[in-house]
Amino acid sequence: MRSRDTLFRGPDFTPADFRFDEAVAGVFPDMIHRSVPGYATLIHQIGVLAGRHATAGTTLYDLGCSLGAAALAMRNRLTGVACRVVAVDSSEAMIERARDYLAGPPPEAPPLLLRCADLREVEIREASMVVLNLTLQFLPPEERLEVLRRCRRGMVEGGCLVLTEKVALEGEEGLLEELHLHFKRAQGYSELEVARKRAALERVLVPESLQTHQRRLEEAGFRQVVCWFRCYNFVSLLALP
Ligand code: GEK
Repeated sequence: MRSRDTLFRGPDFTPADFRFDEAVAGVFPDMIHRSVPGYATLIHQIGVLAGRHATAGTTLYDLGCSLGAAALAMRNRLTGVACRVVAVDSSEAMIERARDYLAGPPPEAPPLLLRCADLREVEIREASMVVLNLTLQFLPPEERLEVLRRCRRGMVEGGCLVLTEKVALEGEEGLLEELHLHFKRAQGYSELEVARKRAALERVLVPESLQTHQRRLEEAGFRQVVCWFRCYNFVSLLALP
């Protein structure tokens, strides 16, 4: 049973910037499924993409892995492939809990290494897949290009990068933000919870437009960039070297 996310509900709630601490890690599966429309589809398809791109001798990276859902989806598709999966997160609380989620690998599954580190300091080498599933948005915008360049440089021919982000919308597209709000209400979040979480994330999660992400990926050296998933203001891009 997933623990219910009630972090923004109680009368003793104190406003503060959002942090990936023990409290968040403890309710994370419930929080992410109820906040990101299409999350289960994203995770499932990342596994499917791993089956297409992984090759022997390469590494698949899950950067900002939280509890390791994407890493797990990749690992479970790669039975018998002589590769490895590296899952990285800077939150100790997330990495500690991820150990339980990732325990008991199926026979012949590739090794999965968990690392508590800042993804900006992780060397990317011989990568057949790099996943940034809802992670880049937490880095300062001026540091995002360098992260993507390093991913691109460490990638093998035939590899891919998956970038999922909440995007900023303008003009008539603003309706999509309203639809996301409606989704959260339908998931049982109250107006107060939505407002408190939005305030907590304001300085922490900086969304950019879809065009900005596409252009940056091209500038980082990716030859082909396609938007393979969209639900309201959440998009996922597939970038090929
Ligand atoms: C999933 N990908 O379930 N270095 C490493 N990790 C970081 C950094 C950093 N510099 N900054 C933030 N994080 C996951 C979901 S959640 C998305 C990703 C969300 C980590 C942070 O600790 C958190 O675990 C994760 O990025 C973002 O598929 O909560 O909206």
